[in-house]
Amino acid sequence: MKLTPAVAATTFTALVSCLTMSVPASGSPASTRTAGSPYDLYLDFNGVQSGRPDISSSGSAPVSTSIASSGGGTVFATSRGSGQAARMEPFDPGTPAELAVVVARPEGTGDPLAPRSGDFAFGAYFNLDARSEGSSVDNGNNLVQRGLYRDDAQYKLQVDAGRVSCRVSGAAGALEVRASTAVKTGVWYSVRCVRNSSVVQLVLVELADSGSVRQSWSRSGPTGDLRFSARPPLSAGGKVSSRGAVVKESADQFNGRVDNVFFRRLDG
Ligand SMILES: [Ca+2]
Ligand SMILES: [Ca+2]
Repeated sequence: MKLTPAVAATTFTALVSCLTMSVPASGSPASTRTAGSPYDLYLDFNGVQSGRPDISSSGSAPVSTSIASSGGGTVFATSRGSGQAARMEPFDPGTPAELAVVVARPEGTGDPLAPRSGDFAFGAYFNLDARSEGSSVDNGNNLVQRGLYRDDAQYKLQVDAGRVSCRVSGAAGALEVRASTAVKTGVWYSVRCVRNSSVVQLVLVELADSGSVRQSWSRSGPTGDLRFSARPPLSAGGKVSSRGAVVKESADQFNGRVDNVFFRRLDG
């Protein structure tokens, strides 16, 4: 039995469970497209081959997914429920550090990973290691992001100094929402960030055996059009350049386990 996401609508979960396909993770970049999925991008990492998780997307957007690595880093499969999650690199204090990030590139001419002026949500499940930052290379934990800080658009979820935060930056401005409490290490959480008109909301759910504990924070203000003129890939587990290479001098590698990465446009 798959663990039921506490924050996703049951129907969506059922849909995705039905539509998820198992595709070998090794070899050429995985590319799938699932018509009818409510998600544009959805990475559940279920399926394992030679110790690596299946990194293909079961969302409706045509994307190619691959692992960007540096210093010999890699992404391993780890059991979670009846499926798998992605085990990202442990903290590496060395320089160069072992780094590995999952990247998803939009295929074709459109850009389904750009919300433009519409409402959208993105998020993931995560379980952070006890040690996850403290070097110049790795001073944080980037969970899901598209675009870099100074790009014309960015959306990002991170766990820095124990606190989850999300940032949405567009043509009209940027909003950053930060949790007021720290997460526990070694515990699974679900987190999502939602832009709904002029509000950006961060929702964090601790997935405890005794029941889920939900907290949320929000800020309001203009963010505007997220256009992504450089058409960068979306990344999970660290920072990449617009060409999809790990930013190895400042990777903010997520150290821990990641599952159910998603991006979803909420309009129309
Ligand atoms: Ca999974
Ligand atoms: Ca880190």
